[in-house]
Amino acid sequence: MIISKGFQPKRARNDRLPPGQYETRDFPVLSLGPTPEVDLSTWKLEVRGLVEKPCAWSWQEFNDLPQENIVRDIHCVTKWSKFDTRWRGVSLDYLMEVVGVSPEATHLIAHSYDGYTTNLPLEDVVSGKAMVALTYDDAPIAAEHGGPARLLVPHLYFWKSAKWVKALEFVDADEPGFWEVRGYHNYGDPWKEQRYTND
Ligand SMILES: Nc1nc2c(c(=O)[nH]1)N[C@H]1C(S)=C(S)[C@@H](COP(=O)(O)O)O[C@H]1N2
Ligand SMILES: [Mo]
Repeated sequence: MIISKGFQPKRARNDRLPPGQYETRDFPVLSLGPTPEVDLSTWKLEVRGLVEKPCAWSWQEFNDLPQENIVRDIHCVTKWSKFDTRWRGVSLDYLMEVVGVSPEATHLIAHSYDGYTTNLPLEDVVSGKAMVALTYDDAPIAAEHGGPARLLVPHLYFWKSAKWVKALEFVDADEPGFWEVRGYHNYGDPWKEQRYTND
């Protein structure tokens, strides 16, 4: 039997597709409301809650922090997945070190300029698993995709990646966010198809 080499990459791609997902080359936009206007001259990112040293950075200050590049697959609960998305930003590991997250902290709540919130266990934002992204594909993140800055937690469904992020709050109890209190799964692992509350 002759096996065309052309089939290899396709099979590899399917291994990267979580159950129930399809691949798209587009970049769909999903927001609960209109894109908020975020002025770079007043933009700031606060890191607060259970930390030794709460911090707030202006746009310029935040851009001067050490940044990393990552390439990751992303998975939306509406069933599209997009492979090899390229982002640059400041890792949560770095931010957590700067503010000194208290040992009692168990969760992170992201707050956004449109009033959106989402909750994450701390272990899901450490060890290179999350960043505050400032560029997508080497360009500033488009406003509809969360620019100037969005949280990126690519191993969970994409609703956990809060767009237009304005504050990261460390807390000692889980606090379900905007979609999590409206029927989405509290954790959102695409490989376990944790789409809705009881999945
Ligand atoms: N601030 C904010 N972040 C958000 C949302 C939102 O409405 N507001 N929507 C979430 C949802 S449900 C998804 S699927 C992704 C979509 O990101 P995209 O529009 O860049 O594809 O953003 C998430 N982050
Ligand atoms: Mo979504």
